Amino acid sequence: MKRARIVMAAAALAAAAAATQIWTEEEMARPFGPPVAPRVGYSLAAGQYDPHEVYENGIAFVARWQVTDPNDPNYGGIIEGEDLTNVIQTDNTQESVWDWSRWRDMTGSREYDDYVARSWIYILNFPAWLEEGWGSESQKYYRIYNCGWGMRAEMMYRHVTGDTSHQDYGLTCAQFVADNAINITLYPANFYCTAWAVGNLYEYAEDVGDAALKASALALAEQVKALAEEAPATRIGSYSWAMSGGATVWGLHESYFREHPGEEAAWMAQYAPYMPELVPAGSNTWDNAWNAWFMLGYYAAYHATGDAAYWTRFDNIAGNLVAQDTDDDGGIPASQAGTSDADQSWVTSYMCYMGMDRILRDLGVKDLAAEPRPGEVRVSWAAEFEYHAANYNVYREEVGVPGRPKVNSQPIGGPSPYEFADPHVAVGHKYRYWVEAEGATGFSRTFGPAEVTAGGFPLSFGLSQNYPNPFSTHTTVDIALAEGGEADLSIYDLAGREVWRRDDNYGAGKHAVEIDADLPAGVYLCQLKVGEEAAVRRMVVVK
Ligand SMILES: [Ca+2]
Ligand SMILES: [Ca+2]
Repeated sequence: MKRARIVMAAAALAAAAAATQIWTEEEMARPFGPPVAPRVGYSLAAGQYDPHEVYENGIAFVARWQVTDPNDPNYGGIIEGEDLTNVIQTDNTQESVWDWSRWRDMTGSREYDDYVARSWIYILNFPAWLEEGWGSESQKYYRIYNCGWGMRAEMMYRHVTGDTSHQDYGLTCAQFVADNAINITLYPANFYCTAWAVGNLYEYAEDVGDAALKASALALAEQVKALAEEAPATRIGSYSWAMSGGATVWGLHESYFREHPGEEAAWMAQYAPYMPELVPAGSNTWDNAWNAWFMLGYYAAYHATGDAAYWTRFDNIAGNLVAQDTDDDGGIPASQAGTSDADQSWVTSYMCYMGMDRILRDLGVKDLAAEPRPGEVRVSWAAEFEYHAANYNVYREEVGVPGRPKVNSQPIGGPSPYEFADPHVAVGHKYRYWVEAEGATGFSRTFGPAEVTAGGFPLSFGLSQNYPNPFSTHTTVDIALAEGGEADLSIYDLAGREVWRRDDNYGAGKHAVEIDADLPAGVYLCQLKVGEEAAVRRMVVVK
């Protein structure tokens, strides 16, 4: 099949400078852009938008730019932008596979299945490793860049759909990057594109369990890291072509530092600050793309260190990009100086992949469960990531009763995992619980429900928190037994020494056990043991 986009009108060639199209020799010979001065005090949209909605509108915008005429040689491809309707490329199209597959992953919606299938038709006709260029050293970055997206798209697609039929495509992209190291000292774009490809290559190698690919990724990553350290102002703090040094930070986070996690926090502290807060408007027609890569770099720095300052910078860039959908059609232009009739599918995909998806993922909740305990329901969950940007609220609905009140009085924070005990439940009644993850700037995602029938004794026994707690010399615990029998109640100090004990026989049901113990101030563990099973509560003695 002849690649139609290679035949372009003169007008389109002139306009093509604003797209992710391959650069000319002359353009490639440009040095790194000057390091960007940090900029503060810009206006932001953070906290004034819903990232889920921005993502949804963004990928709908991308969908409107797919070639859907089956007789068109570019069938299935994604058009570059509103002002570049005859430019259709593989990178855009691979990005769309990622966008829509992730949407299905997030929502279960199959609305884009046909779009994804069409994108694959285009991609297989114009695979990443056959992109134009390659003839000269200055053009080789383009295939490397595209193969990075090829791996990313195929991985997401395969994980979401379970369809392995495009795995050969992803593997070929990976092998191409592994076998065709380009000269990364020669051109700035070669460096950034290799940094991007190397993060994908390492992840892909891990994903498919290929040791040789992983070794290639690490060898390349070490070169990228050494060069970045040699000249961080340009290789981390600058930009070239459609890329910026955010790709360097992200690429190393996903490759070298996956292998050497102990080195990452110190490295980030030293080098991540080379990234600017925001590339100012008007410096080039691609500043939104550069900012998107810096946003991705800040996300990596945050996940490497848990330092909230990086999250703030990530969030600021995200808000800045979102604010540029001034005509509210879901798409954004390539530059802050761009107009709303020049929105680009690829920059919109960048905003979704590098920004909105990250925000949504950081509000992710996993392992949500609601369990009946004597006298309460225990709701538990975990954050999807160690470092994330959420506090939580718990909502309860009684089945058959209208209303879904919030049941916690203060937002639930601190390190994951989380537990919340809801005592306002009636034995035998059925409840549903939802957990709302609330982001730092006010947007939220809700997960659930987890269903539970309160009361009864699903466990063979239960132990309540002591009351009062803290206590001085006298406190009480409730114990509950499914069947009558012997139960041992003991108190241990934190060194594991038993400091109080009572063995007794109890009937089935709930019993209040009074504890009189004159213990030194401190934290103790109260253990109820029935047969081989034990339940433990922390208690605090104050004097
Ligand atoms: Ca727009
Ligand atoms: Ca528009």
